[in-house]
Amino acid sequence: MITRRGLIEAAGGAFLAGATPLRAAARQEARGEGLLALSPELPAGAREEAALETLPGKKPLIKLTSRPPNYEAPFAYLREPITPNDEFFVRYHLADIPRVDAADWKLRLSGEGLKTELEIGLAELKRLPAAEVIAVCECAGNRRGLLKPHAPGVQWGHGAVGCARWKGAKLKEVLMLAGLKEDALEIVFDGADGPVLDKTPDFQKSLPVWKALEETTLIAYEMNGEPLPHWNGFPARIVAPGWLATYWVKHVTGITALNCPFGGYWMGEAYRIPAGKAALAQRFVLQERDGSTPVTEIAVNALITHPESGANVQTGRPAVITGLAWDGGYGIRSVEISTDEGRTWAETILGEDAGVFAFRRWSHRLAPKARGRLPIWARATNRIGQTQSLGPAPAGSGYYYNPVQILTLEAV
Ligand SMILES: Nc1nc2c(c(=O)[nH]1)N[C@H]1C(S)=C(S)[C@@H](COP(=O)(O)O)O[C@H]1N2
Ligand SMILES: [Mo]
Repeated sequence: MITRRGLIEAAGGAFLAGATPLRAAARQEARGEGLLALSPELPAGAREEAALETLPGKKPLIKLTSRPPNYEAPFAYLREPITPNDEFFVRYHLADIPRVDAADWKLRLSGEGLKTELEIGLAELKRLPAAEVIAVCECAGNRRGLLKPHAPGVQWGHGAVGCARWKGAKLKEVLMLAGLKEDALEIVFDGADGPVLDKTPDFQKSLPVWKALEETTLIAYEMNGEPLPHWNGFPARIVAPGWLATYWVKHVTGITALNCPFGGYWMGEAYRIPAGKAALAQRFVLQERDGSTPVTEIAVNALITHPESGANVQTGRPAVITGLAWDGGYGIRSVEISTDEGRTWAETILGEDAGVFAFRRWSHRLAPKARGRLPIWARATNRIGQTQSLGPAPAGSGYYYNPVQILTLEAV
């Protein structure tokens, strides 16, 4: 039997290895021959193709693909613990994205796991008791574009992530309206978007019933106090705090309760990793098979958001380094900084705690002693001991890539 503790210990083992290869990688980086790109920059090729573009209602975002729309937040937007709606990244798998009219929107509940079929509108959804959660929404492929050699998929840099205050009805309450049966196993979500040609399967995702029933799992209709922007799922989306954004279905119009595992393409084929490759404490056991498992929780991570890579700092004067850290909902225990390639680490000061699912700010003062290149490494650890290293080794599609970020400053 696999116990939770066993999993967590396995996680620790996988995550704690790796200071030595990281140091070697950093030296290669410094010589410009890095196997791993650990800076905020995308590899030259991908960056050249990428362009800033302004979608209606958004600030300029980095366009990675336009059909379907995949737009990443520039690094500079990731400086505050709440990401403004117009700076939030946009990710779609399918290019047919209808503009949904709030007055016409209907959410249909069906499936053998429910006692009755039901259809509710936005006004009814808003009449249910409202719940709020501040939570990070992160694409499983975030940072994939920093990998060398390349992994196939959208070449994201650091910006397929954001954190917002989500407000909506608890998914649990909506399921109770239709009466959830005891033998229901998975809840499937379908959004209003679809494929342009019939080649790509419709985007549908499922959650295990236990995750669907969590108090923080929402059908959200507000983001940072405003209706959801079109590009982020208007009028309503699933918010599954702690789990990767692939489960956060936008423009949700259909919810189906099943008493068997859902067999759709986006669960059975995509967003999967070889079992044991990433140190997941939360598993989606119903969807595990043939040595492969779906991605689940968000990996622990830290970003250095200030100063910018390459910035000058004064020798002998205190410089303030700040950033953000987050994880899959256990909470950040510490963020540490190293200025000697991982030999010694100093604890940073954590900022306000806005809940276990939120971005946590951190800051650190240091006084550079000598002139020259000053590498800064940042490493977050969560309350169950998951931390960053070179791994977990990106599994196939570049999922779960959360290496320690290295930023190089110039002490003058
Ligand atoms: N309807 C719909 N919902 C979706 C997707 C999609 O393609 N269609 N992509 C998912 C994935 S993989 C991600 S990373 C998030 C991105 O959320 P955002 O566009 O609001 O940043 O939406 C999720 N929800
Ligand atoms: Mo994603």
